[in-house]
Amino acid sequence: MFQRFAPSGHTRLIFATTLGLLLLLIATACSSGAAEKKTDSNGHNTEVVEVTFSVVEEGKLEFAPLNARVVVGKKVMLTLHNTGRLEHDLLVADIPAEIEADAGHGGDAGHAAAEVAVHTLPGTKASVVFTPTHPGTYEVLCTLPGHKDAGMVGHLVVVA
Ligand SMILES: [Cu+2]
Repeated sequence: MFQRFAPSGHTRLIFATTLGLLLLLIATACSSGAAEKKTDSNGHNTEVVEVTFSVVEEGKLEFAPLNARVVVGKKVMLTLHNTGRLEHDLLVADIPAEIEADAGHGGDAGHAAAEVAVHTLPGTKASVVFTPTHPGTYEVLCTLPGHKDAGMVGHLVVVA
């Protein structure tokens, strides 16, 4: 009598598969998101601040914006969006920082990130993730020959 109401092996398989997919969806939803929020060892919330420099090429070479401000100890995702027709890079000169080695997207693969720098081909973006460790004003420049002199220079201000 009760046997006809018991779930068949097939039904159980569908149930298990659905549950598995649901768990996968939940896991995916939790791991995505633009701003990564974490709690550091002191129990403070640390989040990634996104700073984007774009390239201006109409008549002159320039970063937009020319200057940006970040905070000591707060993780930064610095992106260069190359909206121009030339190759460009961005170097934050001599900035003391903890740099995440595998954070580069589209950057030069295979060498350890010793500097806060990204390199882009026309129409591409590249990012570097770092945490500034000392306050100060650091030069932001494109290291391609002539580009700094043409105007690709600005500043990153690190405030305490
Ligand atoms: Cu350039």
